[in-house]
Amino acid sequence: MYFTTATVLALASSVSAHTLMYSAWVNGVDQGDGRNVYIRSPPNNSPVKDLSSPDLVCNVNGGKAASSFVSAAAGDTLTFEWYHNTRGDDIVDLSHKGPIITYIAPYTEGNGASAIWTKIAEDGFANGKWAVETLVANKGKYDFKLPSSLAAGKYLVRQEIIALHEGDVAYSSNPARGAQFYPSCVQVEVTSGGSAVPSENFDFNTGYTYSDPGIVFNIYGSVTSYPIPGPEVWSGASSGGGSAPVASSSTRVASSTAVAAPTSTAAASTTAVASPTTTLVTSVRTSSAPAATSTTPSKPSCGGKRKRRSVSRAKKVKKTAIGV
Ligand SMILES: [Cu+2]
Repeated sequence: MYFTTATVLALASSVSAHTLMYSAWVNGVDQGDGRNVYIRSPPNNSPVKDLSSPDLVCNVNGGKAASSFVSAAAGDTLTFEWYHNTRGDDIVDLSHKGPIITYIAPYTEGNGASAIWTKIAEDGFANGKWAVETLVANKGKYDFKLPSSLAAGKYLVRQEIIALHEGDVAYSSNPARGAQFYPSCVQVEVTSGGSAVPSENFDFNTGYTYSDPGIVFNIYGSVTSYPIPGPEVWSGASSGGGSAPVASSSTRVASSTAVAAPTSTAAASTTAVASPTTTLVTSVRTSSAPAATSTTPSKPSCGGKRKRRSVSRAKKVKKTAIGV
C-alpha cells in the first residue's frame, strides 16, 4: 500500500536488497508507519556510496519535505526502526557489518547538504559486536536519547547505517565496491527542552572522506576496534545508543539528572576514537593493497543466497500494490 510503482520495480530489479527505516518510537510508543509521512523516504533500499553526492545526507528524495513531524521532548528516548523488505523481517543482511550514527540539524526543507549537522549518538564496534549485529538482534530497533539540553524547535534527525562489507576499498578507487551508506532523515519537533543549540556544523560531503579510516575499513581481519567517522558526539548530548529499551517513566526521571553525565561520556568517546586511529590506519593500508584480494569474500555479500528471497518478496509486494 505504501509502495509506489517505482519502488516495486526497483525492488524487483534490484540484485541486492539492503535496508530502510520504517518508523520512530518515542519513549517506547510507536509513532506509526513514518514512510513519506515524517520520514523523508528514498524510493528504494539501495545504498549511497558517493561521498560528494547530496544524497549522502538525507538519501534520494532528501530534499522532499514530509508532511508531518514526530513530536518529542528533549531528553526523550527515540527509537528508529529499520527493515529490509517488509517490517519485522531480517532487517538487513548480516554481512552488512558497520556502525550506526545519529546526527541532528535545525529543520530545513532543503536536502541538508551543508554544514548544519551535529552528532548526538554513535555505536561502532564494541564487545566483539558491530552495531548492525545488535540492530538485527533487536529486530531493527535502535534507541538513542534526544539531548536533554536541546532547545525546543523543529529538527531533522539523520540516522545512518554504514555497511562495510565492501568497505576495504574506497568507492573512489573502485566504484563497484566501497562503504555503503544508508542515511535516513526523520522530521522531529521538540516540544519542550533546554536552550542548547547543536553547534558542530558538520558537512557530510566534506567531512566524510575516502581517507577516513572509518570509511575505508577492512572488517574481515580480526577487528579489535573501529574508528567511527565524523565529529565527536556533541558535548551537549547524552551518549547514544545502546539497545536496552528504556521504560517511559524512567526516561522522564533520567532526563533531569542527565545534564551532568555528558562530560564524562564525551571524554570517554574521545579516547575511544582517538587511540585506535593510528593502529587502524596501518591495518587499512596493509589490507587495501594486494592483501585485499585474499581477505575479501569471493561472492558479493549483497547478493548471494539473499537474491532469490528478495525477488520473491518483491513479487509478493507487487501483488499487494496492484491489489491496492
Ligand atoms: Cu546491501
